Formats: sequence, structure tokens, C-alpha cells
Amino acid sequence: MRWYGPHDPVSLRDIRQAGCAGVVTALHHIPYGVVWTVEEIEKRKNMIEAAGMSWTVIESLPVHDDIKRQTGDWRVYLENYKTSLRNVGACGLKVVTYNFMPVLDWLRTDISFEMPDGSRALRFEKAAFMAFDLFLLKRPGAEKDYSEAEIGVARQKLAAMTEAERQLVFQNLLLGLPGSDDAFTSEQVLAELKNYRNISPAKLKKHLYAFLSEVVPVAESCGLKMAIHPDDPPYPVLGLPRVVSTEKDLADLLKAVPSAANGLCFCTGSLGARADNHIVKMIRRFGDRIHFLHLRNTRRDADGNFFEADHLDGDTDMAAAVREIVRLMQRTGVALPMRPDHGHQMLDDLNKKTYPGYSAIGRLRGLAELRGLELGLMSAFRAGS
Ligand code: DNO
Repeated sequence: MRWYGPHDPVSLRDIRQAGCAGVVTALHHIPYGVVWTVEEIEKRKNMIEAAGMSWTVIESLPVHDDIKRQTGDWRVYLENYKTSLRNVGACGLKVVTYNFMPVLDWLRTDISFEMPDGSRALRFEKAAFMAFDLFLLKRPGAEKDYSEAEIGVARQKLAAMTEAERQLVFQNLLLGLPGSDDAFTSEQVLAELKNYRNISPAKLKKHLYAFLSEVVPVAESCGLKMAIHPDDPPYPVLGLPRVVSTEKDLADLLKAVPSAANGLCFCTGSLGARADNHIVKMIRRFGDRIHFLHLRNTRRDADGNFFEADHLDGDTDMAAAVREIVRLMQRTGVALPMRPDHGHQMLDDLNKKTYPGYSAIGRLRGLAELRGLELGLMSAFRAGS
């Protein structure tokens, strides 16, 4: 399971009791671009080991936006990134997750969407998102990104929202980056978006590949695997380019730097929010370069909305996906790290404040179901069926 560190309301003991042997975490207190020192990494590692678990996967070692744009001090940040990798390698960690989404990480309009059973899920509602973009954030030029019909839908949505609902959507979309409690203000986001106005998708891809050609050899030399997390949702948002969304994007990036150390954090939830991403086929195609997996499901509708379904429900056939993963591990002999991604807020967690998507019990349910599925499949394979 993922742990956000000592401030996470879900403790290491909770995670241990969920049956986890390993923890996925990051040094969230270190600002983006600053070197992770051996001392800080060791401190965190010892904490996890003292709780009876291990730490081999980092999520995430964040890439500074200057590197994504190749502006300002990006060369300094790049060197710092390499130094962090060397330090991480020296501490015996194995996988480094990162993403290349400009400015914002994952986006949801609703972080407390009520499911029929009373539990709460994360949801992306397109009309609310457009209403936010066009009329609440008032992004300059936003109307160019939508059709007349879409603008009409957004206007209707806005009119139907109370002031409190508008505030809430605003707050949800500008949530802080993972592990942080500080949300963005609209001024900050608008300024950041402006900084990207000359960055086309082709340019961002070029910058991503330039970043990889610098860091992958370093990762290779210290026994690390880089694992890029796909865009969530997997398409451009707020006029920002997103270049890790489709099967072609993944194929291009793996080809750009053809080293085993240049790999994927295969997130079935993020990728699965696009109907043209065929999860099982992609696991088959990219298997050798998958170093870490996030198992999560979404349910899409025809209007471009999706919500996070139960792990075994939703549009992705999770049994087929896990079957493909089990086959992959049998073929390569590698036990891939994976975690249940997100979970519903349910039972006692409904009254607790945790990081959105990261309450204990919903993830425990996902983990238990996924682990049962995996064990069942492994045993069936062994029995030859
Ligand atoms: C959301 C997570 C992402 C992920 C980063 C990886 O719950 O899956 O925030 O950690 O994108 O860099």
C-alpha cells in the first residue's frame, strides 16, 4: 500500500495489519527539485523496517516543472535528480515512480461521490470540469478547447450549482499535489498555465525523452528501474499537453530510450479511463517494461464522465488483467510490485479525514480482493488449467 509518511492518518501499523509486506512511499517533505539525501532516505527506510515491512518502490520522485519545460534552473534540477537517484540506489531501493504531467497531478471534480451502498468514491464529471475551466477559473482561451454544445452543457451545469457546490468543485480540482495539504490558488494555477503556453505536446514529448536519456543511464548504473505513471485523466486538461496517455505514447517513450531501466508504472485506473486503451493487450505488449502496477477500476459513461468503481468492477476486466500479470510474472520470473490504487471511503473511514482515495478500509478491501484473485489464478495455473 501507499503511505504518505509520518503525517498520514493511515499508520504503518494499519498498513501492516492489512497484510502488506511492502510500503510504497516518498519523501513528501522535500520540495520538488531538491536532492534526497542518503540520510533522509535511510531514516524513512528504517521507520518502515521497524514496522516489519520493506521499502523498495518510491512513489514519487517528482520531476520539477522547469525540467518539463526546459526553462529556468532545469539543468540544476536535472543534476539534482540524478544525485537523488544515486542516493536512492545506494540505499538499496529498486523502483522509482514519477510522472510527466505538467503542473497538476490527477484531477477529479468530486472526491466524495456517493455510491449506492453509501460508500464514497472519486469522480470526474466533465460538465463540472468544463464549468470550472470556463467560468470559475476563467482560463483565458478556454472556450477554444470546447465545442458550442459543450459550452452550453457547462453553462447549464454552472447554473444548476449552488455557491457551495461551485466552491467544492474548485477546491477538489485545485487540491494540493499528492502528499501535500496546500491547495493551489487560482492565481497560482493561472500563472503556471501561462508558463506552458509555448509547450506543445510534441515539445513536451521531446523534453520527456531528453530527461529520460539523461536519467535512465544513471538509474541503470545504480540498479534502479524508472517507472512513469500515466496521465490521469489520460488526455489534455486546462490547455496543458499530456503525453503519457495512450498505447502509442507508451510505445514511443519506451522506444525513445530502449533500456530496461526505462519502464512503466502501469496504472489500470488511469489508462482505463480511455475506451481506446485495451488494458490486457497493453500489459501483454509492454510486459517486459512494467516495473510496478496500480490496480484500480473506473466506470465511464458516454458523456465523458467516470467514477472509480470497486476494484473488481468497472470497465476493466480485472480478472483478465490480473491473469495477464500472473502470466507475465511466470514468464519473466519477476515478482512485480503492485498495489491496490485508491479505494472507497467506507465503514469507519467515512468519519475520518484521509488523503482522497487513500482511506484504509477501502484499500484493504481492494487489496484483499485482488490478492485472492491473484492467488486463485496462480493456483489454477499451477494445476494446469
Ligand atoms: C494518485 C497517484 C498519482 C501518482 C503520481 C506518480 O493517486 O496514482 O498521484 O502517484 O502521478 O508520479
